[in-house]
Amino acid sequence: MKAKVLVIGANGQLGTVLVKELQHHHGLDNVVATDIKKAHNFKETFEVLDATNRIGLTEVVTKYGITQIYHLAAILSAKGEENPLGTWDLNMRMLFNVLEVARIHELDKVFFPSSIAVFGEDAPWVNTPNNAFLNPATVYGMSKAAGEQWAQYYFIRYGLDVRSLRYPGVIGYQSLPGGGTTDYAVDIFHKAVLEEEFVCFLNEDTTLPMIFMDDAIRATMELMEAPKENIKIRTAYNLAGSSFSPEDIVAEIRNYYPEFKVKYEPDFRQDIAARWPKSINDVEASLDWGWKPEYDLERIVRTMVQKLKEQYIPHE
Ligand code: AKB
Repeated sequence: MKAKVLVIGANGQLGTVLVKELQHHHGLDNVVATDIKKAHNFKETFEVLDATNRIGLTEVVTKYGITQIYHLAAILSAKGEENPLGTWDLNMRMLFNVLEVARIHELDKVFFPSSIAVFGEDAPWVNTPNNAFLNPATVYGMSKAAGEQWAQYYFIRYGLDVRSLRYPGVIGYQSLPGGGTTDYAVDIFHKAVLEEEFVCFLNEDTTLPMIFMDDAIRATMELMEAPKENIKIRTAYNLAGSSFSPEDIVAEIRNYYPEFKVKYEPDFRQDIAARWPKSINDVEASLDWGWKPEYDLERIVRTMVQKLKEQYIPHE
């Protein structure tokens, strides 16, 4: 039977790119993109959907005969701190709706993104293992850590095939992130290509785990297409790309823009980043479903500069 895929949060940083990859894989007619607003000129089927509304979600699932849900919508780490209780309520309510609708309608698979934000001060900072202690310091991280447990609960209790990845900061040219602590690592490229000064909200030496968009999308597809028996971790898999700091990116960007100016003005996001791991051990992902990243910092910077130049200065 052909998969019918529903994407929640299709307008977001990952959703924008993942929808296209899912269409390519499953066929244009088999992907239903949804978000709270219709923001893009989608070629595919699009429905306005607020995932906090379980009735609305149920209607879309039954209308299209959905068999898989990719639930990408969430309030991220930095934005979430503006309204802690509201963030918890929204992130958890959407997840419970997705899990319940998937259980009741006996869907084949659910994808729930987790994050390196599940880790806190008590996890090893370097090469953080999959089973490290979780004591997140943000509400977003708390909602992801709890979400991972609920994903596992639905798998054990109801046999629902929920799969999850702990994404590092995602860097891509196709879309913009919103409300995260790792957002600087996308914004910096836009400023460099526009030859403007960049004001960085993290300290220059704050190393964080990052991943290039193409790697993040490929990891998601590989996890979701892996045979069920290979998925041994039912909370979430650690996922690594490459780790670097703002000053590492700046040094690499200056190979293309030697005059690139950067000012460091750390704000509350520095405190969030300071509690996250510097690098991630993803050995389980590589053993269970063959994960291997392809982009290091040099390749990320080369690709970002080239693609953004094409976007901003198309005829150069
Ligand atoms: C954020 O910065 O909040 C996200 C994440 C690491 O999950 N990009």
